[in-house]
Amino acid sequence: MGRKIWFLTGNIGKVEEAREHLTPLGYEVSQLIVPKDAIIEPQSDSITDVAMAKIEQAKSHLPSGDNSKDMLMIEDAGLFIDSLSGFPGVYSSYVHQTIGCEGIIKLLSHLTTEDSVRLASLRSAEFRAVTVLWDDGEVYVGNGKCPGYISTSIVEGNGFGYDPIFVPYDLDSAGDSLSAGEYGEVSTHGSPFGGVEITTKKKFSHRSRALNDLFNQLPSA
Ligand code: ITT
Repeated sequence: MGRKIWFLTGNIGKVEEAREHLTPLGYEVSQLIVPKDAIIEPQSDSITDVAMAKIEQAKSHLPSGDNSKDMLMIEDAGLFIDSLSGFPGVYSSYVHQTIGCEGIIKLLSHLTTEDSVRLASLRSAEFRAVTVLWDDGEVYVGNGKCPGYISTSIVEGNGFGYDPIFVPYDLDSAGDSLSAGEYGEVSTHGSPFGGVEITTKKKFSHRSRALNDLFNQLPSA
């Protein structure tokens, strides 16, 4: 078994995706659950600031002593919708719990057209993730983005959070995201993340990109 990473999150979907990414790299990912009020999220318009504040507090919750070789990881993510000036952004979690995917679809209902290319640009959005890893006193930060657009209806199926309404833009042969309406080698063919397998989402996602960015910085990588 590889090195253990404690992932402090209340979101099991994030844990599953991190496992999908990190198990092949030789890490064992376990969810670290702490009491609801144990970590205070600061009010900030930067997901990086939120992530850094969380890792500072999270250290004291790491299962102790004999596990000192374990790593600790947290991630802060958000959905940024261009036509709403970046909303819900740092409020993504609260907005998901309150108005949910249905509410977002309603907020964008005036942005509609028969032209699919224009639609993908009118309703453009981006997922962003900042992942922070604590390893024996060293702190590493990885950033990832996934551009795409908000669908006009909700797809039930896989994933979590805003997956039922977020369609990623296609990828070119190098795995980089293209722009609205551009056709690439890798595509969900207009399906939101909720309509594809986790292995497909991994190719596009902000989470995978943040993890790649982070784990490329580790000395052993
Ligand atoms: P933790 O803070 O406990 O890790 P959370 O679900 O509150 O879990 P975030 O604040 O980072 O996580 O996420 C903000 C919101 O964005 C939340 O509603 C997530 O479900 C959603 N989100 C993040 N990544 C997503 C993804 O890959 N697909 C769909 N929704 C996502």
